Amino acid sequence: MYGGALLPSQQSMQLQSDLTISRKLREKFIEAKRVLALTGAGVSAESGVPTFRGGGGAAVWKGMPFDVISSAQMVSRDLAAVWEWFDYRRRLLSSLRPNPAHLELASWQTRFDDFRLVTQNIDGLHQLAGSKSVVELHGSICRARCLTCHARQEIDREGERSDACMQCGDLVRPDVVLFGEMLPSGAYEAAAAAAENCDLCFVIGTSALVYPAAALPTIARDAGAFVCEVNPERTPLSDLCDEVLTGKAGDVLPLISASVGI
Ligand code: BV8
Ligand code: ZN
Repeated sequence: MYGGALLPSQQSMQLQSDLTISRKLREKFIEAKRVLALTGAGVSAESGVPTFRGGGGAAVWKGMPFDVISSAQMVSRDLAAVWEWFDYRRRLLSSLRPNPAHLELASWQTRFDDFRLVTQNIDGLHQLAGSKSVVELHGSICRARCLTCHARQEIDREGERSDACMQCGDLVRPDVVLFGEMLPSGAYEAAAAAAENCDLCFVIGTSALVYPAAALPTIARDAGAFVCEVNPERTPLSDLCDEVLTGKAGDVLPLISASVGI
């Protein structure tokens, strides 16, 4: 890990994983002023939230691939089916808690002059772990939006939800970005600005297949940032990263912290 004999503390880190945190990443982490962390479904996997892809499979709901049931046209075609899919996932989430990866990211937010957490996830686990000002590129499973007046209303994780808008009484839909839909105004712009200005970018638990989120690490790289991927599998981004840490986020992120003595 650091060359030479391993000190007891290093042995404990060594025992946790045969992963090596390079001297370069440790230096980058220590000197970084502006950090961007982009997360995907993999950061919630150890909380028990099923990922969409990975492991050779893809999420399917009642025979429909998830990018069909989670597509814009389903809202007009069969809103009840869309709600059934999201109600199922929200209830599944209600018993799940943040894992060490979420907690470590929450602890990093006070370590740097500027730390931006941008997530593709809609599960709200980063916020439950204590992260603030999370940029949710794809919306939130715990919010509904009116089809007519676009008013938003929070939905209780465990509880029932209203089908009607509290402002105008018309139908509501999940306040989630479906395939074929624009991202929430300002969300992508804030994320792209963070990517353009960061000096260290972590890409954690994403298959890097969904755009425009998957473009963010390339923007960071092109702007001169050191890009570090954390994923048990390689992705289309792996080759452009300065460091690829092959492992589970819940193991790797605490190891990064330990390697710089936090
Ligand atoms: C857009 C919310 C502009 C819903 C999601 C045709 C028409 C319109 C657009 C397109 C089109 N064709 C292509 C597009 C673009 C499209 C797109 O990118 N499609 C892809 C599939 C090719 N994008 C869009 O439509 C976006 N909008 O482009 O607007 C526009 C608009 C109109 C017309 C033209 C252009 C909107 C995309 C947002 C879709 N909504 N989520 C829901 O949740 O149901 S995306 C969905 O996938 C989730 O949000 C998820 O987060 C996201 C990405 O997946 P990942 O997070 O990466 O998760 P995944 O399961 O794939 O991978 C998990 C990874 O974790 C794996 O690598 C695995 O190895 C790793 N892992 C596993 N365990 C661990 C781990 N890592 C670490 N630790 C572990 N323990
Ligand atoms: Zn309304």
